[in-house]
Amino acid sequence: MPVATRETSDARIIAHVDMDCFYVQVEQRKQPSLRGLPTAVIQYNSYKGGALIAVSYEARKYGVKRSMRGDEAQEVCPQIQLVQVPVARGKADLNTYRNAGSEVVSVLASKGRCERASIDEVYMDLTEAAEAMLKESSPENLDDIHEEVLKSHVLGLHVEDERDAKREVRKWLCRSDADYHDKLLACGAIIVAELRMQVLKETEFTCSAGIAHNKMLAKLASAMNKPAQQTIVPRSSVKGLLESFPIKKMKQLGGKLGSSLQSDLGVNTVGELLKFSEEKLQQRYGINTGTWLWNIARGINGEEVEGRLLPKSHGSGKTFPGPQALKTISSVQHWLNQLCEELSERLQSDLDQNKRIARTLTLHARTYKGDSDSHKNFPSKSCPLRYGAAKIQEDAINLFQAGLREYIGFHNNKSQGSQNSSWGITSLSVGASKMVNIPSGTHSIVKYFGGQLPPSSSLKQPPENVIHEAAPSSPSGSESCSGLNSYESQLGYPEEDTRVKYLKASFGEQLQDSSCDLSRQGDGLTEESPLSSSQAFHSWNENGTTEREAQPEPKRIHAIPTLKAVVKKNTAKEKGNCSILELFKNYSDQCTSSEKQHATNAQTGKTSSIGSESNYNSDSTCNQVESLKEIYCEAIGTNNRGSSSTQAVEGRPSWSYRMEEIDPSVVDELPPEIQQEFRAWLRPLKRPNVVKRGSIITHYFSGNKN
Ligand code: TTP
Repeated sequence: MPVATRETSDARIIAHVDMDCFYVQVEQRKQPSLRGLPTAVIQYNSYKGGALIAVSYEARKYGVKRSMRGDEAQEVCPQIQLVQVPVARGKADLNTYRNAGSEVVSVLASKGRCERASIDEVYMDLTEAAEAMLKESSPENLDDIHEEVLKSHVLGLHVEDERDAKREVRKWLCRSDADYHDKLLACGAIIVAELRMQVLKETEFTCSAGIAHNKMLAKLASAMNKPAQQTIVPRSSVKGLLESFPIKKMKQLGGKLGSSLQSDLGVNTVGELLKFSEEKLQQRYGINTGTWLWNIARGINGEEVEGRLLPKSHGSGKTFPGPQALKTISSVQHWLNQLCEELSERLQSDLDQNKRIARTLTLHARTYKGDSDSHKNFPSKSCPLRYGAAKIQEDAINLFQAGLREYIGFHNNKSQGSQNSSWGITSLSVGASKMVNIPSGTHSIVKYFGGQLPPSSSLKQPPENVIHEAAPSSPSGSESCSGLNSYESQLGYPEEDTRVKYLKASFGEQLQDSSCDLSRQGDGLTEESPLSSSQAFHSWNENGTTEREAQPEPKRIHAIPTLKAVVKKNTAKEKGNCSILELFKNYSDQCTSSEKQHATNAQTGKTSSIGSESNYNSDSTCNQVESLKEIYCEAIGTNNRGSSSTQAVEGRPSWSYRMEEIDPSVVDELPPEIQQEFRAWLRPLKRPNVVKRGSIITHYFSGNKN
């Protein structure tokens, strides 16, 4: 849904940079002999010469269009060079293009805040750079203005003879009577031209750009003069630009909303929206959308450039057109495995390079239904994301099964593993979203644990900024399962309330279902699993919370002792050879038997009846220490391979932990050099003013809490 954002009165300079026929340029850089030739990049699928996904400007002159297939393109342009996208795992591998896009972003980021909007588009906020330039020297004082700047298009600037265009542009840029906004725009145009030349020099790619005072106008402008050109939008030209601009071409108006404006209000251009009052638009489309429409009619858009250099999500997908549609669960599983492997590789490399993790896995599919003309879409499904290709594969197939049950109805779904005639999958994709930075400092903790950080991680600091690329549609609104796993519970909830609520809400289920581990479902249909029944699905809201919040606190009460004494004993023992792994190992050894018992109870959903308080205390103690360890091992994805204590973890039944139950005072007992980092990890997970240092959680849950 469009979001209305108020525009500040401050002058802003925003650029939208869009690469020209991007995939073609990438392929031409690989094979310079293709430069200057009509060229197109085709999809992996070879049907009728493969679908064109990028077309060079030379080929466009012959009438070659993206909507064509290779065979058709060859008919209109026999000399066209068709290059197939790189292939891996039987599908297009877009890594080369992604990396090429990153090269461009890193050049642009030298001048201002950048938001990577897609694989080949970037928004930039150049306000500060333009202000600085204006302060130093106003364009009217510049003797030498580069040709590239003079080739700019200035909307609204009347040029009678094209041969005079550069002279007219120079005049416009250097007007001493220009208002402050236009002077800043002139500076912005100079900066953008320099950046585009820099991009060409460093990457060999050309790009086009729009320069305006907001994102919406900058984006419209960048597409107006391509390739390798830039367009400036002075405030005075906004009305003229929008007056005749087709409504359906506006971002967010290509779909139902745009169609409704056309059919219900008779609005075909943005300018025609000016006839309607804000109230009228609000009455028709709601307060927010109404205001947003009123704003765009006037070129108002307060959206910030987000400062994000990395993808907002990762996705991997494949289409299976026509006769290639997938008709058996095993063929779906085969392809999901490929997609999930790719996704997992990309997630791992994102983690290694950028220290980010994704929290949500989403599956999308498109289908046809062979035995009816039902237009019901295959429902998208989401669940918390667990790292590791095998886990992602398991979760993805379970999500698929859940979607399929809903799509065709459970009782009709009896064709597992065999050919069926009632459905066919024409497209599959898996996406990982809700990316969060993992806290800094992990590196030294990992070293402390004896774990391995990937080599690149020590070279790069996590960037502050984190784009939407091949992005799956947002999980919000789509149904999801709320299988809380330890990873999800330990990481990445920036807002404590949300996370704590989520943990609380999920606790009851965890007791019954251990870690809500999807992998433990035999057939994806077990009673306790998040994918077990339609009731187990819950809609995500924007905060990632689920309907389960409404559930009462679990009745089971744990007596959690302070770990202080136990840890003291062990840290004393470890003195001089301090290793938390050793410490953990000791705990694992000490508590294996009671822990197993506890886990068994947890799995069967029994309340604790292990017996003596001391038994239970040591059990809880083990859990706390294990959970401290697991926080790190899971978060960094190392799983602490090779350490003996890990085996204890891996060998035991899957556990989930309530972070609230970790007594923060245990950290006091850790070596000083890692205390601070541990605290940084635990901080967002604590419940200040509720669980006091060293307090016994039995007391907290006993009903006597204040
Ligand atoms: P676009 O920016 O839409 O197009 P483009 O860069 O090829 O050409 P233009 O100069 O007109 O901007 O897309 C960027 C790349 O994304 C494009 O080179 C190929 C890829 N792409 C697809 O794979 N499928 C698609 O449907 C579209 C639109 C793009």
